[in-house]
Parts: sequence; structure tokens; C-alpha cells
Amino acid sequence: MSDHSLTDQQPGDQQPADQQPGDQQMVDPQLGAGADGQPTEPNFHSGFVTLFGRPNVGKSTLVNAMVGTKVTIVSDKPQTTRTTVRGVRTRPDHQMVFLDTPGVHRPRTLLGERTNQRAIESLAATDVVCFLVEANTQIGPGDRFVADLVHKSDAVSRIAVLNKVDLATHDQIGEHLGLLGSGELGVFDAYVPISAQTGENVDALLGELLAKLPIGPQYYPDGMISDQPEAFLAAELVREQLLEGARDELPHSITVTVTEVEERVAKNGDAVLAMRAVIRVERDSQKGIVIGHKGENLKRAGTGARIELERLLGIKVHLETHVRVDPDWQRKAHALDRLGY
Ligand SMILES: Nc1nc2c(ncn2[C@@H]2O[C@H](COP(=O)(O)OP(=O)(O)O)[C@@H](O)[C@H]2O)c(=O)[nH]1
Ligand SMILES: [Mg+2]
Repeated sequence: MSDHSLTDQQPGDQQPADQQPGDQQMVDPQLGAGADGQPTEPNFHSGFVTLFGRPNVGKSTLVNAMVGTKVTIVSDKPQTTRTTVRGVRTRPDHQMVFLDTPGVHRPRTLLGERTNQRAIESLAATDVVCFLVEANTQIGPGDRFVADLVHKSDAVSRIAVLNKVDLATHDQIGEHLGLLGSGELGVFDAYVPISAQTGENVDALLGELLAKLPIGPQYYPDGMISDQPEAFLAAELVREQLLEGARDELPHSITVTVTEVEERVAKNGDAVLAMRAVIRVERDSQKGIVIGHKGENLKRAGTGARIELERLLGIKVHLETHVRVDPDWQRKAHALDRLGY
């Protein structure tokens, strides 16, 4: 995969230790490059905030809301988030690094087991864990399973977040807060009802987080909003588009990788980012569904992803899509390794 960076910023010694030098990260085009190994300011708070919860409770939506732009994909299909994505929010007085985890669930495949493991690992050494539940559904065994893990973690603070209040009645919200407050799911440092989608009360949650974060260094440079390369975002946006309208086993059967990234100059002199996305499915029949009648579904997905990518990166994008059948890619460990899961 070729390297590409949208700014002249050199990823270097200011990166956290687990960053590979030469990795390309998503940079906010509005802000440009920044920090070079800034010292810790006495009034600067920073830390790692892990979002934890059942699939579909709105973790990815909340990370995007707190970062202020889309860094991780959202869908109504469970297990959309497969890897832990870090979203970064930097303000004059703080930096919050959000870890968007795959939802925790009982695993059915090797991929499922690995995504669970990733989620649990991300709880280690984090400053705050936000435990998310939905205001519009009953708190169930799935939530209790997750709450247990939250209390087993060595996070310094734990916040219970009641999401999707826009879909719930006052009574439902009251009931949920009552249950959470009773300590039946363990004791939390704060209980915050929000809507990640409408933004309602997200500021209050940010205030709680800030109050819990220690004085600390700026881990990521100004303007950096994600630890993921833009090729990863591109692949994820294609997958997000394909998940829309996908049914049954298909959402689990799709994986997308961007195999080539190249910056070119168009005839009119504008920079163009050319990318090649390979979509893998498990069966021939799924390939047909992904491509769609006269190629319409694939075209819709490719165009949708490209438009969003152009908006997020602030550059013109050419996106080529290919579909391949790779039977049982999920179950083959070597395939998972090859694809980076
Ligand atoms: N109405 C409403 N929908 C939400 C809210 N937060 C998330 N969603 C929706 O819930 C679904 C799952 O969200 P997502 O962020 O992917 O959940 P995750 O699996 O926990 O990351 C998506 O369809 C979101 O648009 C919210 O506060 N209100
Ligand atoms: Mg998610």
C-alpha cells in the first residue's frame, strides 16, 4: 500500500508508542499540521476515554459527535465496528482520545472472538470508561455482561451514559436512570442521559469527562482527529454504504480493503486522491447482491463513499471498486491477519 499524507506533517516522535512511523493518519483539513512534541502545560488535561457497550447502542455515533466530525462508521447492523478506532478531540485546555470499541457480544466466529478480545483489551490503561446503554430498550443480560467487564477494568473513572433519549419517553428515561442509580449494574461516578444523534446533553458529558481527566500531555498533534489512515476510512465508508440495505448474513460477510492510494494531478491541475477498494464477500450469490442489478448497488455505494470522503478529507477522490469472492475469509485466521483484524 502506498503512503500518502494530506499535509506536510511528518508523523514522528510525537506519536504514541504504538504508532508505526510512516503510518498515514486522518488529519482535519480545516486545522492543518501542528504540535511538535509539546511539553505538558500545567492546566492541560488529557487522557483516554473508552466507549463500551452492546452492539448498536451508539458508541460510534457518540465518538463522532464528541470529535466533531466523522471518524468512525455507523450503521443499524450490529458488529459494524470491527477494530478499535481512536478519535481525537483537541481544545486549548484538553485532549481527549476516544476509543471506539466493537460491541461486546457472544462470539459466533473467529472474527467475533477477536473483536470481543479487542474490546476488552482496550479497557486496560484507560482513564475513563463510558458504559453506554439505550434509553429506548430494556436493560438486558447483554448490558449486564458489558457492565461486569467495565467494573473489572482498571479504568480510573466510570460513567454510565444513557443514549438515544430522543427515542425514549420521560418515564423510560426515569426508569433507566433509576435502575442504573440503584447500583444493580455496579456503581458509576456519573450518570449522563444524552442523544448522540441530536447532540442533546453531549456537552454535559464532555464536561464530566474533562473533570475526570488528569493533567497530561498532548498525545496527538493539533489537527489530528483519528489514528486511522485515510485508506482505512475509505474502506470503512465503502463498507458503511454496502451495509445500508444489506440483510441476513451479508453484513457479516463483507470486508473491504483499500489496496492502493495514490495522489495524482488532474488535467486542470487539481490534486486527486486515487484509491482502489477491494470488497470481499464469502459467496457468489453475495457478490451478485453487492454488485446489484446492472451494477447499480456497487455504483451507489462507491459514489456515496467517494462524496463523503471528499467532504471529510477536503480533496477530490477517485474511487475504484472491485468485488471478489473469498469463501470463509472470516474463519481463516491467516486471512484475518492478512486483512489486519
Ligand atoms: N435516534 C437515535 N439513534 C441513534 C443515536 N445514537 C445512535 N443511533 C443510531 O443507532 C444505530 C447504531 O449506532 P452506532 O453508533 O453504529 O452504534 P455502535 O454499534 O454502538 O457503534 C445507528 O443507526 C445510529 O444512527 C441516538 O442518540 N438517537
Ligand atoms: Mg460502532
